Amino acid sequence: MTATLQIVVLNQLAERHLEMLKNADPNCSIHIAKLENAAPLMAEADILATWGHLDIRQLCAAAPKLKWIHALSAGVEQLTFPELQSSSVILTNSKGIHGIPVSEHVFSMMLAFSRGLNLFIRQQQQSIWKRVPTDEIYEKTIAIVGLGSIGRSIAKRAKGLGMTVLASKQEQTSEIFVDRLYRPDQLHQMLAEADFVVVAVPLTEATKELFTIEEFRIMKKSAYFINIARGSVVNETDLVTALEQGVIKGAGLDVFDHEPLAETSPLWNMTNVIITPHIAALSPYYLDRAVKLFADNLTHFIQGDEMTNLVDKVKGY
Ligand code: OXD
Repeated sequence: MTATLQIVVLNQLAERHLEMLKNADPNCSIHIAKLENAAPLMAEADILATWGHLDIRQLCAAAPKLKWIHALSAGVEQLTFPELQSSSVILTNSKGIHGIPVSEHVFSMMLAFSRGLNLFIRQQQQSIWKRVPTDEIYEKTIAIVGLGSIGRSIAKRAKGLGMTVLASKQEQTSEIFVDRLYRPDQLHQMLAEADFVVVAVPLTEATKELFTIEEFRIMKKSAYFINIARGSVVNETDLVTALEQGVIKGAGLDVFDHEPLAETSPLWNMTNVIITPHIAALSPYYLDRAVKLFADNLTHFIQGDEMTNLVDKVKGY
């Protein structure tokens, strides 16, 4: 008889989620814990399901049997530490389940700017009836920096709204919803053409501070910058300068260098900024999709099949 797989999950799961995992492996033992009290469970753990932003180094150091870490998020920024990189533990993530909520979030920000909601909501709070110029996103140009599964969902919706779609990507694939594809080294050329720039790249050594004042200066003065990727993809001080000095028109920001965003950040009070608290991917369906992916991968793991969403621990995606 094979040993029972011990699975530690650093998130609450509903009965239906436990059932999904039990359907994949009726014999497994599932332990739900918080980061701060999971340590005693790690001595026997074979599998750890966690989030990319949690610092699990101490848990891993106490887990001699650990074989697989699964991120319930797409981002794995805290999970690629040197000890894990050099170990045989495999890392998978939840890439592929974010397209619907994140692209809807991106368009809620773009349409809000275009129709002036960033201003009208502030006016409403003060009972002010005042018309301000509004615009359309129809026939505007969107540049999607990073065309993975989230970028593709954004591209598809942008086409549906009559936009011209530009995107940058390492491999030059043929894409039905993209009008022009750029290589990463052609980023500046793409930025210069866009009315909306949407960042959808993973955070890696190569994408850290990809946006500095130089990139904002290349963008049109009338352009909006939307970040649903990671805060550190942008030099936040440069972004503040660009917004204060009118180098770009506005920014929709779901992610920040340090989260939660400090109360003292000048971004809070800018009328040309929309801030959301890193919730672009969240919806009532998130955990159902994430656990389904985890359960499918559990089947692959048990059967020794190729794992879905295997992360290159050195590249970070
Ligand atoms: C993720 C996110 O990485 O929502 O999953 O940011």
